[in-house]
Amino acid sequence: MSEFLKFIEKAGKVVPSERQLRHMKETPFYAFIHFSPNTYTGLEWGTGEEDPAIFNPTELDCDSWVEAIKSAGMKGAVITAKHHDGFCLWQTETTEHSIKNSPYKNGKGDVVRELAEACRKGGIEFGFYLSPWDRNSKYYGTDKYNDFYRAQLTELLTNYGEVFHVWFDGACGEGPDGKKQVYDFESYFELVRRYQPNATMFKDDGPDIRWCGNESGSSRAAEWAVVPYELCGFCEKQTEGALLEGELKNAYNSDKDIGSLDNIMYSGGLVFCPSEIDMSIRPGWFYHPEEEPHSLERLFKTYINSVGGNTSFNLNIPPMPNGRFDPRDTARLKELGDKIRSSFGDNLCNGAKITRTSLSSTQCEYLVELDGEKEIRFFELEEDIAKGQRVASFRIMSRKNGRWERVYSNYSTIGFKRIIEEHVCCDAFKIIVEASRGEALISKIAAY
Ligand code: FUL
Repeated sequence: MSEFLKFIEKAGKVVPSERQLRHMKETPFYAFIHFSPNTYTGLEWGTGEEDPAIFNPTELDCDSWVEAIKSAGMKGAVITAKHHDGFCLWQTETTEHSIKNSPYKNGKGDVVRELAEACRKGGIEFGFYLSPWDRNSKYYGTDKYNDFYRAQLTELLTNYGEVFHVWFDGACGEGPDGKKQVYDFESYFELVRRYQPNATMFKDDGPDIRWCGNESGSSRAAEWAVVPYELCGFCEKQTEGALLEGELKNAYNSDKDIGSLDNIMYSGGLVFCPSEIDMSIRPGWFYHPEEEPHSLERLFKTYINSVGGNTSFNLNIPPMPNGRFDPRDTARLKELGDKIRSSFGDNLCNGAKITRTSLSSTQCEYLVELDGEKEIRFFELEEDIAKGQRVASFRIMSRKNGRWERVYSNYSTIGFKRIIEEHVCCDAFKIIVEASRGEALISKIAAY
């Protein structure tokens, strides 16, 4: 076997960690909650000079958030414990710029605690966002800021029970004369691993989950979780480079092609790092009364292309100044959940006979003979990703009245999950894997 083929086979054996596997399999769809003084000022990026007295969610009810989140089928909630304005939603000892100086519950309130408890009670996961960029802290721009940030992180990691996801924002809008902060991310990550070993960490470039590269819900046609280390420098390399020498220069998460062969063969080594789509239900991350939630069609499509496109989906719902979700958002979440439940309720492959035939060491075909003629709208495929992501190209054929027809063909990936929306009537279909990095292992074939 040539060295290059060996490299491709190695690429097919780059594997997820337990926590990445759990994230993608058990909690691929969760809520973001952007809540801060911005909710009261209408800004998206606060200045850090807001008076804590403006933060007063008099009707806060985190149980109702959890109920709305669950109605959409989401399995967790990630709250902005501190956004760029530096205001802390919890009882912190690190700064006065916090809820303890707001009138909410006479300064005794703690939104992080209320949400963590509501999540536990409602049976969903709890996570938080802690902005590294802080426009309020007097330490920002000095070494002391790293101590300050670590102290905040430690409070959140140790006082609020189990955390499933910690979100590190890469944004920093300091202008040319702004304060430059050198963030000690390695030491932040070390704290998360120490206190919450099961939590996944999101950051633009890993270590566990990377950014998809946009905030509009767009996805890639081919989404690989196995990507060049040049893109995800915080992940552990699992291979050496291919035969070709050198490294990728300026790889960025918004690139159209991340992880395909053309791309990885120039990389100095590969890592496993799936991406997350983060998007708000409305145009803004924070609440603005004049905005409307996105259409059900757009949200459902984003769901299909994320959770059904080898990517997790973090959908933001911004609370109103009174602390409640806008009824328009609550209604949209319920509609989305209903649409997901009704679309994927009844697996038409139940009772089907599935036969796998190898066509070569890297190609195979799955014949699915259904229990009679069925009207299919969605195909759902999963790879046995614990062993690696391998399928690079596949097609689907369907049979009706003894005739085979092409349903779908594309240069394309499967990964944790791939949902394909195609309307066909057939009594059998075939999944034909045409290219794979080693033996293709499809662990689930469903049709709805
Ligand atoms: C960005 C931030 O600047 C936005 O305000 C928002 O929090 C988004 C999720 O991440 O980088």
